[in-house]
Amino acid sequence: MRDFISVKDVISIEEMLTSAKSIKVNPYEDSGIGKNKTMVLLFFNSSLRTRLSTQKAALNLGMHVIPMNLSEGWGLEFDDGTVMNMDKAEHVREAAAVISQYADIIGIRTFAGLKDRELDYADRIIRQFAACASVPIVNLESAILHPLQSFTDLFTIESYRKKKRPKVVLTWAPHPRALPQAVANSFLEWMQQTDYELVVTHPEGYELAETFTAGCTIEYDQRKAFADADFIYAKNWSSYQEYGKILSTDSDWMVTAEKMTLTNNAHFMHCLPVRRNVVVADAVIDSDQSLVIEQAGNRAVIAQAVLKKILENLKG
Ligand code: AN0
Ligand code: CP
Repeated sequence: MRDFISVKDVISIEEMLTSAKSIKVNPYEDSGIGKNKTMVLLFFNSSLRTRLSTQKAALNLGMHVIPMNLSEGWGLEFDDGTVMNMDKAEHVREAAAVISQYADIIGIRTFAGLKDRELDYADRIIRQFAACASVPIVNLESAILHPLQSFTDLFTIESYRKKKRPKVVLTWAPHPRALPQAVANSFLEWMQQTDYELVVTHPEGYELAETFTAGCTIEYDQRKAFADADFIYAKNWSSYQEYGKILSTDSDWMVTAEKMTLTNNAHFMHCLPVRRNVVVADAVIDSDQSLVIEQAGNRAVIAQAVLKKILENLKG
């Protein structure tokens, strides 16, 4: 594994899960592996968990970390052959190559534009960085994927599942802002690496791209989907069909305590940040079955397992 951009970059998920288990018990066991190595974290949009957990993971491995916000005042050009006489100050070709002079690993966080589906689904910012950088790239959430989150979700489910084949339900939930499909796409991509019973439930019009839902059960009746579920994973996303649009803010889709009674005493999961009493009722997120805080804690564990693997490969 050189880059960590999607699940496809991981050679053995099982081996990485074993490594993560050991990191969770002893986070400082590899504190020398990143000595004199630097991680640069680039943020094109804001982040609480990804920023802090990746930084913590790198520090636990003995790395130096340099975060940089690129959200304002740093227009990067991604098109080739453009006459750069407008507002873009620098081309990704130079930017990625230059950052590679200072960094041993580069992490990148971007947000989908939610206007041009083809452009977002080409995942251009992260792919161009990977093409133009001479060091490994880690996806800190791209336009269409959030693999550090989904790997964490898999790790969290693995540590709580009581049966070999738990029923895992990804449910759409309302949100006042148009959000990307990245978390949902990646969640399906990682869950499909398992043997779990996987069900996706959402209102009509919120169908995700077929590349991610192939082989999944889609159930438009949320209550039916919840029946006997072992894990309820809530997430909002804007429409993929009517790209970037909010089609429904139907509060009927909020995860409530009453709906949770339909499940097999399911655990509640969400990647956070979450809008309380819009996505999920207080009674559910505050219940003993809610895993959201441990899930967020596990982000640092998974980031460390990923960085450790990349550092080992740099040496090899
Ligand atoms: C973001 C999203 O859905 O992509 C980040 C989630 C990790 N969510 C919000 O901005 C609420
Ligand atoms: N879950 C997640 O990635 O959170 P942040 O947006 O705070 O990084």
